[in-house]
Amino acid sequence: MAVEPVVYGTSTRPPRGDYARARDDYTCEQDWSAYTEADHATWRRLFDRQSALLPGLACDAFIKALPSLGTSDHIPRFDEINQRLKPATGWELVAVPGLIPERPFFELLAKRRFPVTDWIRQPEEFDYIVEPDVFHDLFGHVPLLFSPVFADYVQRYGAGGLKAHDLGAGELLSRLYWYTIEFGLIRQADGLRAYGAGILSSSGELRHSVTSPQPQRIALDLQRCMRTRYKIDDFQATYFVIDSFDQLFELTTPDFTPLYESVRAAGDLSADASIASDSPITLG
Ligand code: HBI
Ligand code: FE
Repeated sequence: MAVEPVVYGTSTRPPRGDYARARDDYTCEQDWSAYTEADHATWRRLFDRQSALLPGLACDAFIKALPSLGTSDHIPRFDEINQRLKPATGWELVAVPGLIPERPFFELLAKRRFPVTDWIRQPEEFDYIVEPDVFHDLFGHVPLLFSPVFADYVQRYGAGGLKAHDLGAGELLSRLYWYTIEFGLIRQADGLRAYGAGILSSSGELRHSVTSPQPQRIALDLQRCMRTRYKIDDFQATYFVIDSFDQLFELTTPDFTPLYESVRAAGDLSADASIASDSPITLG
């Protein structure tokens, strides 16, 4: 095979996806004709359930851009979405066989190429799947790539990731990805909403993250965020909240090299830690 598969966390299950199809940069063709009627039906059911949950829970920019994915009848062709996405923000979707290693992942993002897993979960995994599939990657991530400032943030994240990787700070920076691009909340004029793809593609966590009194929600602070470990197999205990995508973009303008040093000096925090300097956000 051209490239090695990747396993994150401590799972003993072999990685899904056929990495023999992948090129050296881990991209592959979306084999659209290989989807079965059952695969398309899974997409349709996931899409319909999730879109019905969005009002009052997903941020406005996400709801506005969702129709850009096209019909919910079948798994979209990435090329068709690209015809709309490229003119909108210069981003392009590329198919990948599943999770890919950090460095090629960051390289794609830095080039405004978003890796989308091309296979879909099995019916018995309808409610929950640990690793990203095409529903998580497309439904969760792609609508906000139509939002110019957010799209710029994701590219900047990729470029920063390449630097972080070389500085041995990949893990610290991946926490920023996790708590913004995957599990971020945003304060809109009409209340708290989700913009993170891990939330937006999950039926359970969407309501939990925005409305449950259980998790803590704190204003995004880069050092606080990068100190905080995260859960990959449960709802988050902590969500970080932004006020706008402009704020997120501006926060990540400076060079992170000194920040990594202060994060290391301050030490890790558990996923549910609370510290005196936190600015908690209470539910309206
Ligand atoms: N690969 N396909 C894919 N999708 C991801 O979200 C992803 C990845 N590889 C690495 C990775 N995420 C993480 O390192 C991020 O936390 C940065
Ligand atoms: Fe994701």
